[in-house]
Amino acid sequence: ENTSELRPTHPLAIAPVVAPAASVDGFAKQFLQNLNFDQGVTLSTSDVNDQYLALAYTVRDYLMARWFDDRAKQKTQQAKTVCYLSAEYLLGRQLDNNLLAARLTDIATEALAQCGIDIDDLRQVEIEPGLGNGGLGRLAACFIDSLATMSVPTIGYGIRYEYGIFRQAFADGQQVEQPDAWLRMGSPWDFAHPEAAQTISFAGTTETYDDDGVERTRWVPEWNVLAVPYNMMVPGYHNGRVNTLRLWRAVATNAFDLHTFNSGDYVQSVRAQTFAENISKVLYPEDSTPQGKELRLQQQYFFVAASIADFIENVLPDDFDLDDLPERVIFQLNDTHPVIGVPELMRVLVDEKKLEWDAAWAITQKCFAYTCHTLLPEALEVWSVDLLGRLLPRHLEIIYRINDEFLLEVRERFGDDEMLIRNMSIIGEHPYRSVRMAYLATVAGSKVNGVAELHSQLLRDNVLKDFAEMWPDKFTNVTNGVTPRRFLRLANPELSSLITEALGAGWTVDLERLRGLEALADDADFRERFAAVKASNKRRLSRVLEARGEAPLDDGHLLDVMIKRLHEYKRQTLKVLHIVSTYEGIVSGRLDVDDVQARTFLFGAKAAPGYGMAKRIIHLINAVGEVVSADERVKGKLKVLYPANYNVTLAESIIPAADLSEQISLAGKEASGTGNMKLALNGALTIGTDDGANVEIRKLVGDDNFFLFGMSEPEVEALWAEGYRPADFYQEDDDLRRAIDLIASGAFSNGDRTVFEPLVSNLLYDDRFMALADFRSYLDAQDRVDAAYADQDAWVRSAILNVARSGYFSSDRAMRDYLDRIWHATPVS
Ligand code: BZD
Repeated sequence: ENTSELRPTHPLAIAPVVAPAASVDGFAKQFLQNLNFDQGVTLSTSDVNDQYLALAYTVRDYLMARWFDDRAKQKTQQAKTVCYLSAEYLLGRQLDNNLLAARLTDIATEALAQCGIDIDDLRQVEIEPGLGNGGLGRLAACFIDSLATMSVPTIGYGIRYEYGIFRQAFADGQQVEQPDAWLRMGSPWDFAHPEAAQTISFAGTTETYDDDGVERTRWVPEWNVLAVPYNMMVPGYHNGRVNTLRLWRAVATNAFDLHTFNSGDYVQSVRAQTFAENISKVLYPEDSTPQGKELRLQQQYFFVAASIADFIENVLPDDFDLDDLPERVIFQLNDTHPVIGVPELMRVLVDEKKLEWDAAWAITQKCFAYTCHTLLPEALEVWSVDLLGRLLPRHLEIIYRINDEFLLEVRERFGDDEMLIRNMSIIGEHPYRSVRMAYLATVAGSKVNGVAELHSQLLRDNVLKDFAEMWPDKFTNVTNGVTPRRFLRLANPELSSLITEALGAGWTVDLERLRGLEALADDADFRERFAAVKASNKRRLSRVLEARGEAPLDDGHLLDVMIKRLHEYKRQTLKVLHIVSTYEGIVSGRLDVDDVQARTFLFGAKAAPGYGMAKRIIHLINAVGEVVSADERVKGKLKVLYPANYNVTLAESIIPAADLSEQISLAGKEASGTGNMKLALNGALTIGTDDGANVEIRKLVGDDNFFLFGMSEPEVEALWAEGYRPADFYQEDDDLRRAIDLIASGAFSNGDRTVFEPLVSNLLYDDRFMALADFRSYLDAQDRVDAAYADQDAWVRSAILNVARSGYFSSDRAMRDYLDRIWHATPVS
């Protein structure tokens, strides 16, 4: 802000901002003031939402002074800033996290009690900002939490979608999507800054012109939209640091055509506004299979261009020498969604700041790094040259030049191997001419990382093999992590207390200290207390489920949990086959019901609205659940629960209660997984394949405390190579055949054999993710689970060891790895 013109004389105007008194009285006073002056109600006329908003404002007030400070320092300090560019932030509820970070939980609870308010009632009304689809978006949220907690200057940049991930409901067992109007009841955690809006351009043409004897290019765009920043506080845990998450909202430059309005054509008069503002209207509910949607490319360019301009104009000092940009910033690309930022920074440096191309390219290459989150070839984003050229003509020219120079380098290194050139080109030719965004990111980035050891290895060996040969040092791994604040301290308060009692409070920021629990695994008294916490968490979950209209949990059941996006490669179908097989075994009398461990199978998953097969799988899970739960013959033994609308809030109730964590993707398909880490950290044992971060979890917790099954990645490759015929597995395995036959018979669809026919034939004749090949091994592993659970003492011991050995999976550790291996930035004191 430009304060040089202001000449304040009032003492308050020049005094530093101070937080309200950190006392129950101070808090209550501030809360009541906010209720009166911000919500415009008295305590007696306020409703629970007024009270929630006033509470949020009060928490903000305590963080404000530090936030001002940290933002001011960003300009003056020479420290390098991490700019995390992500199209998604799956934040979860904010209130508890911010109370905890600011050490206000107890004070606030007591202050509200004095006002006659139960803080729990206020917690319940917060609608979580679901500005992400799944793992990738939640990872971004964990990372910014850790960076704040570690005092690393960071700005998270993204999009303030008006509608986040859809609300899922079920009708007759089938998914129905409803809009997520998360802003409807107010958004107390963000601050709009229309004065800091950026103008973002699209389409048009490019032209060359003579600039004092130098030929330059400029972009003559066709239309603009305003990007208005909304700032959210990202408080560090107990360290006073407050970083910023800056989310952009699209606003029309010309809201309204008054002339057209006056002529009576109301719809036409706001057409431009509707068109422009659609850019930040809704999160693409996609996971892994991008559809070539123009609006999506608009979204990507919109937020990245605004972020780069914002950083250069508003965060850097005014006289900053752009040659030094790499010392001051690293733009971390969260998957390919922000990769259009590469040609954008080049455009800014060359066309606007008039740097030489080579100098600009040297800067750009140092300023970006790229994280890949997938292995599925169909999930690697490409944009048709046609679309990109229409929407961003100057960027396409820049991409072509980057590619030309890159391919020259390839020729110099490897000779005129035309096949290799075609394979490595940023421009693909089939089935249509397109820009391969992962390749652009790899060429431009200073580093490329995968998100677990196996994933990074497979990137080097397969997906980006030629690039890894050309630049071996560019490739690195950073295994994902999760924030222990949200996913242990807040989600599991009873286990947290138990740990703190045993080890002291330091584990919240130094998760490796959980190792101290190893010795306690052999302590019968500790085991008993640990088991009591698990039981209590199950009761809590049961209440949450009942409040949502689900059946409660049964005592004595093993809680078997599969919570993640619905995707064929994750193999929810394999889980269903296990359930159906067990059910069929009991009702046919082949299994003695007394030999079967009582289980509740709990699913949580959304399917992309356009992903037909995933939606059929949801239907099947619900159909099986209904039949199994209603069948007297398995009563008290098997139960299937599938609460709708799985989200971060629900995850926080499920994870602490889980006994068994299902991580059953086909080896080589799940980049990392992070739910696997959250569940292990909360004392669930994993049944899993050798995939993603499961590999590292198993290594750390030990084979005795992990149920491994299924083919390894090389075995998967070998089976593909020899020709995979799923029907052979069906023929050869009686249990598998009976399970599939039961589904095909219409037993779960009121006798209608057509309902699940596409699903059954897909399994029998295609089964891309080899569920049938891993079925027998999976069932055997489940038998080992049953046997292990029968010895409760041993099970609890294993659960404790899972907690004790999961400290590595803290996102704090992941951030240290990024700092050391990729960003070369350091925390500030
Ligand atoms: O990213 C996930 C991977 O599938 C997980 O294995 C991994 O643990 C996490 C974090 O690294 N990927 C996603 O969540 N991807 C998406 O959500 C997504 C969203 C839009 C478009 C494409 C993919």
